[in-house]
Amino acid sequence: MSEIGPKLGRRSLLAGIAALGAGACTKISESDAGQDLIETAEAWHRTAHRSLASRQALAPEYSVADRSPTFKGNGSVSVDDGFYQQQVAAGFPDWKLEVRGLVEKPLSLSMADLRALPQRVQTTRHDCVEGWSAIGEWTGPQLSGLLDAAKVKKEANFILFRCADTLYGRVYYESIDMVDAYHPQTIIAHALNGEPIPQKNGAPLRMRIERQLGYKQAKYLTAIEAVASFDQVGDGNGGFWEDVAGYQWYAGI
Ligand SMILES: Nc1nc2c(c(=O)[nH]1)N[C@H]1C(S)=C(S)[C@@H](COP(=O)(O)O)O[C@H]1N2
Ligand SMILES: [Mo]
Repeated sequence: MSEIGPKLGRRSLLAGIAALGAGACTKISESDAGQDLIETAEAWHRTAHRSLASRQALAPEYSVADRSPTFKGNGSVSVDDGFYQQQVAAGFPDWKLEVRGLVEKPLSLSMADLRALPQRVQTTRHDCVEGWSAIGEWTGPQLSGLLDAAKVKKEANFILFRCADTLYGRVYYESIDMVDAYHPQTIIAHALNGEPIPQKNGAPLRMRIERQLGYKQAKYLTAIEAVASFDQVGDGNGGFWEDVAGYQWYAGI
C-alpha cells in the first residue's frame, strides 16, 4: 500500500475516482496540458483500483497441524478491574459488546448473541512488530455482519475498537477503515484453538484483522464505534501504539 497514504480510506478513494468523471473532460482535453492531466488521472485511477483490489485479498490460512503450541500474551495480559475479574471467573455471563456511534440501530450483544451469529473459523499467523509470530485458529462472527445489522451511516469512515484494559496508564484502542472493516477475515473472535480466548490473549473478545500487524488486533473488546474521523480520540493518531510510539496507523501485511 505504498502508493496510497496511510489515512486515505475507501471513501476518499471513491470520491477521487468519482471526481475523474467524464463530464469535466470535454474542454480540457482540447489542450495538451489537458491531455496530460487526463492521462495522469487515468494512471492514478488504475493504481488506486489495483491497490483497492489487493487490499481485498485474503491473508494466508493454515491447517490445524500448523498451530503454534503456545500463543504468547503480549502487551496487556489482563484487565485491572473488579467487574472484569468477576466476569472472567464466571465465564463472562454479563459481558456486553456495544455497536454504536454513526449507526442507525445501536446494538448491545451478549456472548451468547455473538456465538449465535454465523461464525468464521480461520487459522492465521499473528505478526508482532517486536519480532515474533504465532499461528492460531480463531472463531467468531464477521464484523461486516454486525455493521450491516447496526446499519452504519454514510458519514462513517472508520471503525474504532474500545478496549477494557489500560497500558502505561492509557486506555488501549484501535481503528481501521471501511475496507478492512468489511474484509471477510475481519472477525470478532471469542475462541482460540477451539476454546474460549485465554485471559492473556484478550478474553472474552478480541479483533482479528488478518491483513494487519499485531498491534491492530484489539483485545478485551468492549465496543465497536463507527466514526467519521478519529482526530478527537486519544491523541488523534487512531490507536494506542500510534499515539504512544508513532507506529503506522495502516499496518498492512
Ligand atoms: N487491548 C489490547 N489489545 C492489544 C494489546 C494490548 O496491550 N491491549 N497489544 C497488542 C499487541 S502489540 C499485540 S502483538 C497483540 C498481542 O496479542 P496476544 O496477547 O494474543 O499475543 O495484541 C494487540 N492488542
Ligand atoms: Mo505487537
